[in-house]
Amino acid sequence: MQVIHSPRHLGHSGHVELNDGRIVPAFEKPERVEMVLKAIAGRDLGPLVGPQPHGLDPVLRVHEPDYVRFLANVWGLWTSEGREGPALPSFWRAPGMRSIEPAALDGKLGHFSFDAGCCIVAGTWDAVQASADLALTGADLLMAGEASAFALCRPPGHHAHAGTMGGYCYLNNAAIAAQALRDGGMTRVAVLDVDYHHGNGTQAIFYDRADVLVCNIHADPMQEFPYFLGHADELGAGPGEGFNANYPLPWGTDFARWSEALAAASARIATFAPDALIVSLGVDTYQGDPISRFRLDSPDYLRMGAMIAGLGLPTLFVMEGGYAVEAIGVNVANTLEGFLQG
Ligand code: SP5
Ligand code: ZN
Repeated sequence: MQVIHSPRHLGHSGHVELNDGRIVPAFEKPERVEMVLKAIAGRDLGPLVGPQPHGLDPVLRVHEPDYVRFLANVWGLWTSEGREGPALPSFWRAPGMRSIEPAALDGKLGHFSFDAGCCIVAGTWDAVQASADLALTGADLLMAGEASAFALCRPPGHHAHAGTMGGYCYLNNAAIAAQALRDGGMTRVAVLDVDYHHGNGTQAIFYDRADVLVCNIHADPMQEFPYFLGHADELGAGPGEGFNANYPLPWGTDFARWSEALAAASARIATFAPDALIVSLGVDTYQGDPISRFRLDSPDYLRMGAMIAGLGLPTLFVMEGGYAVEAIGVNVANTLEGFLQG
């Protein structure tokens, strides 16, 4: 399995988030990728490769042009106004207000986001583009006949909607890769999102489509971020009805219960019979994760990988969340090793 990596994620650093009423260093930090690289180097998973540049065309197959323009320009506008420090949204529209892109930067930041989880610093846009390129390179590998690949994306992507950032996510790497597989000639693609948080962006992007099945196993939105999407009764709309599946689980879920949801999602994916599978791989389901409340332990990720291998599909793993930096490497490497041995 080729591991696709770029050092350009390092530019997305020094940013902050709001936690318990205080501005703190962001949980989504560069050390996450460095720890995964270190753990992978100790196993015989496959070669480390760089991304191929794909430009913005495949990004614009998923994301709205105004939003992509905003991401590309926001840091330059911010600094040209003489502002210093990270750009962080804190103003949003309520139902009944109007959805017009404001001229003022603080208005734009709110217009294109749904939370204060997406800080923008000097290197953010470059890191975001590199992250999408990693996923697109992974899609290329599957189309070239590789059985599997791992895109070590950072920043993550699954919370990003077509025109909205949030939850540490700017461009939806998994969705961009899924669309690239479709555009490359694959007829049906499945996305299996195993991150602790519901992949609201991926769900929303494909919600009315029958060609991309989206399955999410996650903490119940009644208890957990993103709070406003991810319920079990969200089944898809229009032609996409029946092609979205959510498996919300309560705080405290362990692997015995979690793996029942994976078995159910796997059965749904097998019925769909896709040409390829994209796994949104978050390991924030780990018992030691600082912002999450599931109880998976490191050896469980070996079993998770093996279960996913049981589907027998060309599989692209795309990195999403996981914030216990001391364990993120082992947990990711275990998932991939379990897959390869499964
Ligand atoms: C990609 C991904 O995993 N994004 C997750 C974004 C989660 N943002 C909200 C986090 C709220 C954490 N609150 C924890 C309180 C602990 N004192
Ligand atoms: Zn997450």
